[in-house]
Amino acid sequence: MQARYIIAAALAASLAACGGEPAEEVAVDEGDCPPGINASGGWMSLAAIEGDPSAVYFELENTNERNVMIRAASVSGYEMAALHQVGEWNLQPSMDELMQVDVPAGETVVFEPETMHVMAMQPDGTQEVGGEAEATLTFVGGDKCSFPVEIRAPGDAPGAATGEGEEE
Ligand SMILES: [Cu+2]
Repeated sequence: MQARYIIAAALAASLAACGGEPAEEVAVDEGDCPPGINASGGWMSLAAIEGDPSAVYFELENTNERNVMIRAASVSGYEMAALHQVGEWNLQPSMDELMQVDVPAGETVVFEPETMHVMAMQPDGTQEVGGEAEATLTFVGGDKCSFPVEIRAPGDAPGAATGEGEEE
């Protein structure tokens, strides 16, 4: 306890010595989104075949009193990205491109394998299982929301049969 306190005090002192604004760069994992918009649980199911598109999943919470509309997406390490809805056509799974996705005030929209994803296309080949990419959503009006995306093995959804303890 004592030692921890001393380290914290020393850190605060050194930050103060730099004369900067300490609090700014700390909470990287939370992503960088407009006020009241929270992205969480970002992960990607890496394509089984190198060069193929990968699907990105996440939750987006809108705690504001106004609706927001996602109108575009991008993913670091990929040339292009699109918003896709999963459906069925002739009893086969299919994907439809969404022009925009409404995130109503006070609600959370979930991008998950059964519903929607951001399709990340034309990978630069640097993607590795266990690594991280950054997804950025652009809203109507120009606001952007960036957040980390865990790169997972093909079909390896978080919390699926493999068990929790394995990561970390
Ligand atoms: Cu897709």
